[in-house]
Amino acid sequence: MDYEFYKDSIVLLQGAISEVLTKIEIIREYRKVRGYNDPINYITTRVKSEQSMKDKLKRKKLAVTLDNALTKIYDAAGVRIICSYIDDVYHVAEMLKKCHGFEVIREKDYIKNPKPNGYRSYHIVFQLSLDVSGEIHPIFVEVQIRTIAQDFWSSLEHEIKYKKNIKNPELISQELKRCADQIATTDLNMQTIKNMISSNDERKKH
Ligand code: 0O2
Repeated sequence: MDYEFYKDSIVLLQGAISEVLTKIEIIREYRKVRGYNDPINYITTRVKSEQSMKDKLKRKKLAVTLDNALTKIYDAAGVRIICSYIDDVYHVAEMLKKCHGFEVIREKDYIKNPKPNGYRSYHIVFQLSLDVSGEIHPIFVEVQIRTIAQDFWSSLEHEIKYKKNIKNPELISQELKRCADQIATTDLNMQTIKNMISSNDERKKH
């Protein structure tokens, strides 16, 4: 992808993402060698596309400038962590919040407080001080943590949202909300099953 709009800052955004990834990998490996479960299923990252950033700035009635993109919008750099179970989402959030150098700027728990459309996910905006040979660059990274099931729903909902010519948008929204609620129930049931299994294996708890 072409990142003309971000200019040199693209390196800083990618650098901040790498720092978050490295930290997560160390935590995962350290847990693994000590015999603990891995609470993470997989991770994806992205620098927000220039078009999506420009659209968001306009949506928020901000001038389309690089400075606004880096200081007023928090998700130019994004990390998405996918977990199997709801408890893992909260566990990963707590682990990351304890990391030295990860300053929590904003936290949104859309799992306890889902959006009206049914969206569920745990969002934390961290500020990292990226040290480039003594030059310190504060960079925001938005970390989204959610279950496989929540991710499945939000990927499809995101795709549908951008489809034009939907003839019956209200019905589609209602159906999506119904699916989100069903998925939430399934996540709770899966958590219960996991808890039943883990109580037989005390050694593998968090
Ligand atoms: P894209 O295309 O994914 O980049 P605000 O509260 O408005 O100041 P902001 O930044 O919108 O702040 O915060 P929030 O609520 O944490 O949302 C940030 C991102 O979460 C969104 O980025 C989406 O990726 C995701 N998200 C939030 N709500 C929804 C939703 O209802 N459905 C889906 N599928 N994803 C959602 P962008 O820039 O909106 O989009």
